[in-house]
Amino acid sequence: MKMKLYYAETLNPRKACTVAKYLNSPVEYVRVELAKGAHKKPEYLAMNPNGKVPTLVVSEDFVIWEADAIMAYLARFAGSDLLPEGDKQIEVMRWLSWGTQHFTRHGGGLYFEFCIKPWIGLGEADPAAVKSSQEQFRLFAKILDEHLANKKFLLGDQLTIADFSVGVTLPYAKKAQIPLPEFPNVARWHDRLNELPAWRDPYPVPDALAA
Ligand SMILES: N[C@@H](CCC(=O)N[C@@H](CS)C(=O)NCC(=O)O)C(=O)O
Repeated sequence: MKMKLYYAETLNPRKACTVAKYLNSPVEYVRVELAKGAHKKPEYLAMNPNGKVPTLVVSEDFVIWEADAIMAYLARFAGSDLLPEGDKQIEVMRWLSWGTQHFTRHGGGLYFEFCIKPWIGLGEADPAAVKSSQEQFRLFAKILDEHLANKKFLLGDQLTIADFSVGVTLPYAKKAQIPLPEFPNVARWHDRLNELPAWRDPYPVPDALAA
């Protein structure tokens, strides 16, 4: 059985799709129609009780949800350095956790206000939410900017799934009013990621939401 990657053209599936494309993983892509509520149907909930994308079905007995775990699985499946061993793997875990809890949480808040709300007809961005997310984003972006001052990627010279995970909001920076230009080392890191076709264009079909 070929692995199946259930995705939509949104933030978290972007992580899984980027790795799958970068590694040319042997997955069958299955697009989930979020607008039609396909992710809340019993057959989808049986695979992923959260009713969210992405989901990777490896076999009848092994289904993985959570984008970071899917990235890690695909990297390990390929035997790729995207998921290094030993202490470096711990560093990757640190950045995955930091990204989810902080950097992407606040960048994702802006992505929701400026990209998702108009997309699903939820109206204008809420100025108070925007202000708060931008303030919080700046706090954590400063930390990332200092970390990246003398590094190509989060772990130094080696590209890992942590780069793909932590950077996931940045392709939407312009549209989402994420203050990326204030953080030159983060911006340069993102320019470097943009050199990768799998980063620029991760989905099997083009991303309608990209800036
Ligand atoms: N923690 C999950 C979050 C997944 C998630 O929130 N996916 C969004 C799209 S980016 C979704 O499915 N939203 C639809 C919904 O919640 O109804 C992960 O990392 O995969």
